[in-house]
Amino acid sequence: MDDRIQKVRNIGISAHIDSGKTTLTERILYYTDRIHAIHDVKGKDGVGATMDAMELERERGITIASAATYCEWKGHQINIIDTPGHVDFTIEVERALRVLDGAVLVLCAVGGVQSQSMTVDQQMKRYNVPCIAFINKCDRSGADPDRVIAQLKKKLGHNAVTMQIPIGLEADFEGIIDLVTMKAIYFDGPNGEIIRTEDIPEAYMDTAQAQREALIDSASMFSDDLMEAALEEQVTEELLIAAVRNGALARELTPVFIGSAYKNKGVQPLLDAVSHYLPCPADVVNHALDMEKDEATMVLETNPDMPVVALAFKLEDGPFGQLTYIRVYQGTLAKGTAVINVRDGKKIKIGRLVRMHADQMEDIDQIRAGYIGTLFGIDCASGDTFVSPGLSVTMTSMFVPNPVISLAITPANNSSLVKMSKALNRFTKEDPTFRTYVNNETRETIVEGMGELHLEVYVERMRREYDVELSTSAPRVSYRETITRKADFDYIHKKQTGGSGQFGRVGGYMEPSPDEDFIFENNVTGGAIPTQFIPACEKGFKACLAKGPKMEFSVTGIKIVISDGASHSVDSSDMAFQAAARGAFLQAYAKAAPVIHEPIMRVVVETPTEFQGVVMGSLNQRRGMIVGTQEDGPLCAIEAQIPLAEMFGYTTVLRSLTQGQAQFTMEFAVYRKVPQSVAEELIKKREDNKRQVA
Ligand SMILES: Nc1nc2c(ncn2[C@@H]2O[C@H](COP(=O)(O)OP(=O)(O)OP(=O)(O)O)[C@@H](O)[C@H]2O)c(=O)[nH]1
Ligand SMILES: [Mg+2]
Repeated sequence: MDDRIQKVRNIGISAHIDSGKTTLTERILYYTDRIHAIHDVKGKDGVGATMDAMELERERGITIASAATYCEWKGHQINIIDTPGHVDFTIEVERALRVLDGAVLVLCAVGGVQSQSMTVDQQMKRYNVPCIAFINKCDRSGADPDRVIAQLKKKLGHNAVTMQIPIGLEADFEGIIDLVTMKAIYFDGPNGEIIRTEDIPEAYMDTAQAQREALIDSASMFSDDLMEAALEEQVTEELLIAAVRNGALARELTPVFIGSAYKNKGVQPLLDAVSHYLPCPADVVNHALDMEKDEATMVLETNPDMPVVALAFKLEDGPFGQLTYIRVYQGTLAKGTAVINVRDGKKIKIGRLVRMHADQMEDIDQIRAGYIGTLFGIDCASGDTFVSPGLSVTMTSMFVPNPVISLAITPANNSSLVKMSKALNRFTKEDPTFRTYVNNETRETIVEGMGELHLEVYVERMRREYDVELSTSAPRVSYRETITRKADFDYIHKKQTGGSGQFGRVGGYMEPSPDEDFIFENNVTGGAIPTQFIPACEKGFKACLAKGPKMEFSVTGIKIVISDGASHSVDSSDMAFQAAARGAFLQAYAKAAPVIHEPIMRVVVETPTEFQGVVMGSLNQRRGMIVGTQEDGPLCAIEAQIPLAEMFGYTTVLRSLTQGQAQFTMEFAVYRKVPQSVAEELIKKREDNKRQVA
């Protein structure tokens, strides 16, 4: 095995929005000499932080896309992916944690464990990623690291272990006490780059010793040597570090560190902790599925000399074609290496290889097992596996959550339409949680995503990067219309002026058909309507279904039975009977008491129990029908049936009602008659529109 791999760390920086991930990464890059000046998110100098390279990110002061970089710290090569905290960009966290070996979970010393902290924690669990916690913003008023550690234990169920205690807090936050070395550490110099180590101030000694005892107790669960040394009071730093490392790698202990990235305090010890307590690629057992053995799970080896197995986890369309971020699990990718894309069987030859530093690229010769890099100009999808020819294994891709919100987008003109579809092609390829389709009924182009911000960002990028002129609106609900009682028809279509005449008579009835969208039954006897014209009758009736006479919504749940008719030997034709059928449809439809149906969604809200009441209230306000609730510890799931029309924008409402701690899923359930008041509103709106157009 390649010993260098022991000194590699592939880590993600993940947390709730605004916890300071990008600010922290900026300091890491500064202390590792990757950058020579610190710029802050939304900083006064207007430059912006390195990892928030996208224009929109700098303007809004949020991270939208995960960004990769790497640095060296005390002989360790640390590959970092800074991920976004906003729930709408959750796919960026999924794809990063799918390929990374370890993570830093950042928590705000004031906000503590917040909604996305929980989601990120779930994602780390899903990919079995060991993590260390960094309680940031200890300089803020209200900072309380102890409360945050208690929340880590209570809300996330972590075996959280204090590794450092603060010297002062809030405005008085001046340094930290390291419980492993039992030293006080201060961060001097204009950017905290000068580490000053001192003895622990007297005032903190008791607390430090008590906390160190607790640390030794917790850590000795993961090392018999430490257990023994503790009994003999012979605890060394090496023993303690090794024990904590065992616990962290097993995801049974979470070492907790503190600091203030913004105030340049605590970052360098955190970098030491990344080396001490997070795994190197060879510490992680990676699995693939053996396609020759019925997808049996097999273990991959972090060995650069073995056949290649690699996973594409992020795509980016660049000025020079597609950039594919890839993690190599086994073997080595170098210029000219031939590999197969397992999904489509295509053979490709590796071209240019680069290593990313935010949006900058540095050429490299190869990507060895255990490393992350970027391929140039390879056409593939997120989640594709690449292998050496002859190998038939595949890797599981990342989890892709379903979109929860949709928007209709309308290009202003043809050239915008062309540019828009180009942009949509690219964005939907890069981001599997961003989807688009054309609604067959409303002919609208619909985009779907994880939240209002998600869609807003793509709309803005279409405007800026593709110069698309477009307008957006809530998608139109696909209402339906149907009939509620039986009605007869007997309609003659006759046209005998100018050109060949037309004649056809159709008699029968229509009635509601609750289980089928459309049923056509021919009960004509005695050739009242010649057999060859029966299909024309059906066609005529069907033609009326697309736009119902009442509201121009599509008509469903209707059965049509023809039982009588008449024809003319010369004037009857397909056309004539289609027209007769259309006339018959309109004749009966008005008498059949048509009503409007709306799509009803099955909505399941998962929320902490404390918000159950407000959530149920918000669902009732939306003409919701609560079907049931289920409690599961601190969480509960509320199931309801809600009209789709009432659900637009609910994502944002729910997040504000529950401080972002609830989420919901929604799927189509059934079509149901709209209440009278809603029907009147729809009719009025349609008349208003008509008047405006007229
Ligand atoms: N007081 C204080 N503010 C901080 C600290 N770290 C970051 N901030 C501020 O918090 C805000 C958010 O910082 P970011 O680094 O963008 O946070 P983030 O976690 O990357 O945010 P997203 O990527 O959008 O999820 C910025 O205004 C920072 O200046 C800190 O230690 N103390
Ligand atoms: Mg950020």
